[in-house]
Amino acid sequence: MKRIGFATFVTALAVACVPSDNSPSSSEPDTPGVVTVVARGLMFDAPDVIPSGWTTFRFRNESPVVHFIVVEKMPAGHGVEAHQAEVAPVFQDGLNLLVAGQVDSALQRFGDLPAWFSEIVFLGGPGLTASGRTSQATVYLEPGTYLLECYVKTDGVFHSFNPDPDTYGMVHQFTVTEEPSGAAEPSATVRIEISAAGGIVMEGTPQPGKQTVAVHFIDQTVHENFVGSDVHLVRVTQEPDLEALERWMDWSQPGGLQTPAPAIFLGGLNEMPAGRTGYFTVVLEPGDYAWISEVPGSLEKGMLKRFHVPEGDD
Ligand SMILES: [Cu+2]
Repeated sequence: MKRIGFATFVTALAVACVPSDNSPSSSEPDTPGVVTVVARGLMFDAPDVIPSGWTTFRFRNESPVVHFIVVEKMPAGHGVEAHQAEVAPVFQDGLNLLVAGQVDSALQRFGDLPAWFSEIVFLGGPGLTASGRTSQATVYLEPGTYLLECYVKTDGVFHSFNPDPDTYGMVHQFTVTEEPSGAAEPSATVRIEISAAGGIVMEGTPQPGKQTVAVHFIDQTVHENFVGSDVHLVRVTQEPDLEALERWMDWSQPGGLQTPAPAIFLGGLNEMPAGRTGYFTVVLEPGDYAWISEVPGSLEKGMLKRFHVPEGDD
């Protein structure tokens, strides 16, 4: 779960996933810095040890529902055990209380989060990715202990809460070593800036084909649902209910971030600290799309923006 700021908590707090070929290629051979993560059921299959430096997470969603991956650099001495003992149950209890309308009790429960929780650094990772698709995000990783987490919900339970270790397992610890990956920083074909004042701003008109999108976090904000600004890509196939989509993106709503998703998600980049740049790769077909952040009021904040990809020149 992402960064939290109680002072900002002012608000009390559910289509088809049609696989097609606008996923980045998953048939490329092993390349330096590429880490494959597979979602099966409500579990992650991912490596335990990887090199440092520019790291591309290639996320293959073989599960029937939508997921994302948040990359979290943990404070020294804390890993998945501490997360499962001291963080995951607090968020699940808090959510249950919010859904029951007991906001004060929820706030009180969130107050049980350990002090080290605020030292977790959120370093991007592939955005929401529909069933049957592959998405890809690239970020720079220093040596240390990390978690991969998905806190999308099914039946009111966060995928990273893991009440039943044989069913829920969407939190995975891995070590980033001193050995460099040797991978170069990606070269972007599309640029996005994200900020509190400007929302999501894209430069130019993306063309059909494989695009590498650079996301520059001008600043970072703790939104009303505690999460930071991020960017996810939605394929718009019919006139969308933007307000319903906006509401679904907010985990603190009863049906928010809960499977099934009301739209087709093609990846994106989860939150990063101010000043950082991360990348994601997507194959765009001509048609309509939207960028959206998993925050309340995304339309008003400029963090839900539609765009069109024209037919190519040839
Ligand atoms: Cu998930």
